[in-house]
Formats: sequence, C-alpha cells, structure tokens
Amino acid sequence: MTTSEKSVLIDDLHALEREALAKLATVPDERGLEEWRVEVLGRRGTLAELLRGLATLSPEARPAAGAAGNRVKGALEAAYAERQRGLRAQSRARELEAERIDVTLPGRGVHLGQLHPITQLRREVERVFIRLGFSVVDGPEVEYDRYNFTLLNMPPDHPARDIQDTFYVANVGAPSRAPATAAAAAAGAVSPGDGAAPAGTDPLPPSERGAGGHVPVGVDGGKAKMATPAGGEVLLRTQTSPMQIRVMECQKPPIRVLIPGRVYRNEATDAAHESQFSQVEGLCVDERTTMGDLRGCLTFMIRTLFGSEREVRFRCGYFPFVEPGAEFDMSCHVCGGQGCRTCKGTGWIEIGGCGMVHPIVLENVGLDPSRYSGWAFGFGFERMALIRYGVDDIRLFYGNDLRFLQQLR
Ligand code: FA5
Repeated sequence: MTTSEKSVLIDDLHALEREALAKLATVPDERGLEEWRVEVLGRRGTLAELLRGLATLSPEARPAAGAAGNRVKGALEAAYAERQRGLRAQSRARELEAERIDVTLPGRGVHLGQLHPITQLRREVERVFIRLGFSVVDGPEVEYDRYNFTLLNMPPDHPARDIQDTFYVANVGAPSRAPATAAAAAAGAVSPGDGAAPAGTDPLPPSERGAGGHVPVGVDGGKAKMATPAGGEVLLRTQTSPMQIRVMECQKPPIRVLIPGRVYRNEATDAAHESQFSQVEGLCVDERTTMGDLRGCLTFMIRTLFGSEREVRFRCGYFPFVEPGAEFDMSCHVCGGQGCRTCKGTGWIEIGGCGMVHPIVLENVGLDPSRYSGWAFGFGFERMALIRYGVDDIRLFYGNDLRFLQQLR
C-alpha cells in the first residue's frame, strides 16, 4: 500500500468516527445502543473491517495508521460506554418516575374489629353474675320436648305451649309424655308405651346436640356431667329454661348458674320479634333462698348495666314453671321514671320473666320442695340491647351492616 492509501485509510477511520459518533448520539434506547455496538464495534462491524485494511499497508505506513485505528477504536468504545451509562440512567429515572410513591399521602389505618353488640352485652351480664358467684354454663339448642316443656310443668296440650311454637327437627319415637313419677323424671325415664328411646340412650346424633353437646361448660372450662336424656320429640328450644332441668338433674344444691344461649320460635319477625334470638337464664337453688335474693340479684344487674339510680319492680306474671311468677321491669333510664317515648309514658321498661321455681319442677328433678327452694329469671339479649343502645328495630342486629354495628361499642 502507498502513502496515499495510508491516508485514505486514516481518513476513512476519521469519517467512520464522525458518522458513528453522530449516530450514537441519536440512539434512542439500550436496544438501539446494542445494534450500534454490533454494527460499529462488533467482530464484523465497520471498524473491524477498516482495521483489517492495516494488514495491506506497507510496514512504514502501518504505525501511523495503526495508531489512528487504536485512537478511533478507543474513542468509539469510550463514547459507547458513556452513552450506555447515560441511557441506563435515563431508563432508571423513567422507572422511578413510573413507580413513584407519594409518601405524603395519609396512610390507611389498621381496622380494629370488635365484638358484636349482643356478644358484648352477654359478656357484661356474665361478668355481673360471676361476681355474684354464678357459673356460666352452655346447653343444647336442639332439645327434647320434655326438657323444653313437659318437665317445666307444661305437659302436652298445656295452653302455654301455644305461645312458644317452634321448629321440630326430628321425630325420635312418638311424642313424649310427662314422666309418671318424680323419681322416673329424675332418672331420665319416660312413661311406658310412649314409643320413646329406652332410658339411658341418646337418640340424637352428636351433630344435633347443640353448641354445648349436652355438657355445660363453665367459664373456667370446667365440665359437669349431664344426665343422659331418654328421647322423645326433638325441637329447637324456645327458651333457655330447659337448662334449669338439665342442671338440676346433674347437680345437687346449692346451685347458682347462668345459662346464655340461642333460642328459636316460629314467629313472624317485626321490629321487636326475631325467630332466632338469644336469652339468658339464671337459676339459684338452695335450702333457704327467697324472692328477696332474686330481687337483689336482678337489681344489682340492672344497676351495673344501666346506672345506680335504676329501680326494679315485679309485676305478677304467669310462667308454668315458677310460682309465684313475675315480670320484672326497670325504671326508665331515659327519663328516670317520669314517662317518655322510650317507656311509652309509664316510667318503666319491661326486661324479662322470673319467679320461684315451681314445686312440681323441683319434684320433676327429684328435689324435695319442702327442703329446697329456688328462683329463676330469663330475658332476651336483643330486647335488652334495643333498650341499652336506643335502637328501634331488632332486625338491625343481624343485618350484617357494619355501618350500624360499628356504632355500638
Ligand atoms: C320465657 O322465655 C321464660 N323462659 C322466661 C323465664 C325464665 C320466666 C325463668 C321465669 C323464669 P318469654 O317468652 O317472656 O319468657 O321470653 C323471655 C324474653 O325473651 C322476653 O322478655 C324477651 O326479652 C325475649 N323474647 C321473647 N320473644 C322474643 C322474640 N320473638 N324476639 C326477641 N326476643 C324475644
């Protein structure tokens, strides 16, 4: 190669450098940059092709052309590295912009759950009676007719059954009848010929034995042994009162128990009635307990829940399993007894039923009424919650509307 060939090669190298640098400046992204690298700096790229021309130069011309080639190669590689850094910085900046977080936005608060208002009320009532020495026990919601009615002094055809119509879930044998004797009742037997399962067997499958599985569970987790029921018609219990029988069957006096639980009635629902609701039963049996003790305990509960100025009054009321029986009211917590819309102008608000355990009921569980006396009370948690929270429709409690429930803490 001649000297002029050498300068042509150097000129070509300079031209390549200019063009490549100009193109490099317009490369839009990393993909374009890679294409540029392959085209210019690659093994078969334009630079390599020009440098191959060095081999054809004469030995005198080669150093200058080689030096020019090295400088151009170095310049292009440096420009490439610089452009690569720039493009990476740009794409990172774009990513950061796209994923930008506004740390000044207020955070989302952690939502704290709460107990359902009926559960809150149940626990408050339980606490009151635990302070008075009561145990809290649990019983089956699926119950025998004889516990729900017969042994509570409501034999078949008793008119008081009509106001507590319910749902019959299984007919285990023919309808049960009142046990012929108190001793038979205490032993869990039914009168012969009524078609019920033999004494000592439990015809209910375990899955139908209700939340407590026929075993009352104390708040401390302690368990008491229950007498095994003997069969008969099976229903959804209409009240928590059958647990009076179950507790007295398995426990000797002194007895002080509180039994909260769900009950069922075949009723049309309205603002004051549900077909599923919850009640609480209190039962005390001892040698010398009186209606005065009943009144004292109820007054203590009402004052703890509704304020120390509340009064409790008893009105005559009929429940077949108590004698004397009463409805108990509290003086209105809104007007203090003067009369207002809440108490319908009477100054009093009805809370529940109560009375002295009927001697026939004591006999039905084998307790001697001349030695033992007892008292019991029962009321509905939903009705009490209506009063407590000033709510006017009982159905709101089970409507699952958090906007409503969250107001009742
Ligand atoms: C009874 O159920 C008796 N077992 C109470 C009792 C126990 C009396 C011990 C004597 C001794 P009653 O049917 O009145 O009684 O119901 C008691 C309470 O349950 C009522 O005061 C009311 O608060 C509530 N209640 C009754 N029916 C409904 C209903 N359909 N929906 C919501 N609450 C109800």
